[in-house]
Amino acid sequence: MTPDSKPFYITTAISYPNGRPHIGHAYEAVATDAIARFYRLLGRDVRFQTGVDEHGLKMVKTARERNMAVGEFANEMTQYFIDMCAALNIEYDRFVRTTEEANHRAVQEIWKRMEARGDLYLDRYEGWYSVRDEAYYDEKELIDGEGDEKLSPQGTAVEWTVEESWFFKLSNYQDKLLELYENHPEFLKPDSRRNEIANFVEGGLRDLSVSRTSFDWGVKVPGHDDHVMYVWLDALTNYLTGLDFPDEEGLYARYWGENAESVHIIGKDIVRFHTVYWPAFLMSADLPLPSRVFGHGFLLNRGQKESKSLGNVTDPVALAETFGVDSVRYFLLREISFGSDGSYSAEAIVNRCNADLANDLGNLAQRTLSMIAKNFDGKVPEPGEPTEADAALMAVFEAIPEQADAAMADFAIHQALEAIWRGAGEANLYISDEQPWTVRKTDPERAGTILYRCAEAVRQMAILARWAIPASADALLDQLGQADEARDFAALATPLEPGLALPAPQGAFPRLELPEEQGDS
Ligand code: ME8
Repeated sequence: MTPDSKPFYITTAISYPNGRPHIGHAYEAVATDAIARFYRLLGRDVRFQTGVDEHGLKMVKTARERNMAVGEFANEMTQYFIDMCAALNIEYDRFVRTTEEANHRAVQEIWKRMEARGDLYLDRYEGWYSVRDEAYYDEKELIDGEGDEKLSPQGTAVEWTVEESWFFKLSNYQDKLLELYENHPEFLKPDSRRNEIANFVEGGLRDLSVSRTSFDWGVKVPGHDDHVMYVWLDALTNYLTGLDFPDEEGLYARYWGENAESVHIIGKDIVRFHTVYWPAFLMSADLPLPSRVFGHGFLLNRGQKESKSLGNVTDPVALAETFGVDSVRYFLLREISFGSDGSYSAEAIVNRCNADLANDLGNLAQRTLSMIAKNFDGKVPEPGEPTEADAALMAVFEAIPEQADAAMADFAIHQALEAIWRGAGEANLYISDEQPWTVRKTDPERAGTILYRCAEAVRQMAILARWAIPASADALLDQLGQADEARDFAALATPLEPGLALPAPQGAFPRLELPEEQGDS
């Protein structure tokens, strides 16, 4: 595994803080954090950004419903997103708030460049707007709701809007966008989402309304103080704000453009904004495009969309308190194939984590370390010449990094974990075949070799899985007496030192149980 020499910039979408974070927000944050950590362990120059999308009519309306000033409401809610990141061990480099002065500056600069290019004009908007989606829809896209009600294609309410508005000449970019999808299939993954977007663009693009006058909670249009910019223009620009744009030196030069790989991880409902509007805005402002956009699937609660009216909204922080942070992280990353929709339930979390964490990895570590403590004076035994079985186990582990790396290159996170967990599976077969607890009585030296190989397997597993379950992997590496510097992928090549004194073993993965009320249902 050799790291790509290009710096790697990875972002989540920025969440609307119009309510507390839900499981979808947690899922995206965990997945993106896992990818960022993977590449950091590989030794790559990584920058990971997340944040909140505070402007727009949705925020104004929700604050009004709560009798709060919108700024105060945004502050209060943003804190929940920061807390969620802390609770899930999300190690970001930058948390952007779109209300930051820096974001206003960046967006106004982009606006000026788009205007200089001749892509902005003042006109009157008459059409359908969904506040829930903060999106404009064409009449032909709408679907029928109850009675003569019209709904957006996402099933959200739309309202007829008539306003003076600035327009962006999106129609100018149809061919360039189609060329982008054609020449750079990696720009938008998974492939099914690219086909959908290409069809949408082929159908023709209408100019986009990019300012509003009916409220003032947003970034002001330069020279036209009565207009605030369309919330998506201001939101998408966050990806550059966090790199200090319009300063084009420093972070921007390092992480944006040809010399870097930049990746937006987002959910499937906002692919259009990231792969039609965003590249068109950037082309207009004559700025480089992101390298890749990945549209992940939606997480469903026992197969159902969460909603306040169904009373099935899950608080991700409470979930982590109930099951443990790494259990929730592992479940989300391993159970759901990244890119597809997935379902979760307490039973599924308990089953997956008990099988893979408590049994496969936890038992392997527990058996190995307690035998070393008891029978080898708590010191890593000296390994003898490898037998065929030893060599086979070593070969399994040697192959894993490449397999995990290849899976990760396609953001097939679940497959990377699957490849890694084959290691635990093989090590468990090895220990039950080799029976160190019996061999110890007749051939203590061989028992030492077996336990050495098992301890080394645990070390490899902990390093290989550290991006997914950082705290538990570190707990295992503590028990193996490993220094902080010996915990990245490069350290896989330096085997455990025989004779190393280990601390008293402790279980790293508690067996999970269903909470009472879940067990009864
Ligand atoms: O869309 N499962 O914010 P948001 C998985 N502010 N992912 C989900 C999900 C679910 N059930 N529900 C939502 C916005 N998401 C904009 C983004 S980016 C410049 C602006 C994902 O709070 C959703 O797809 O509605 C999006 O990627 C993220 O959560 C934030 O959604």
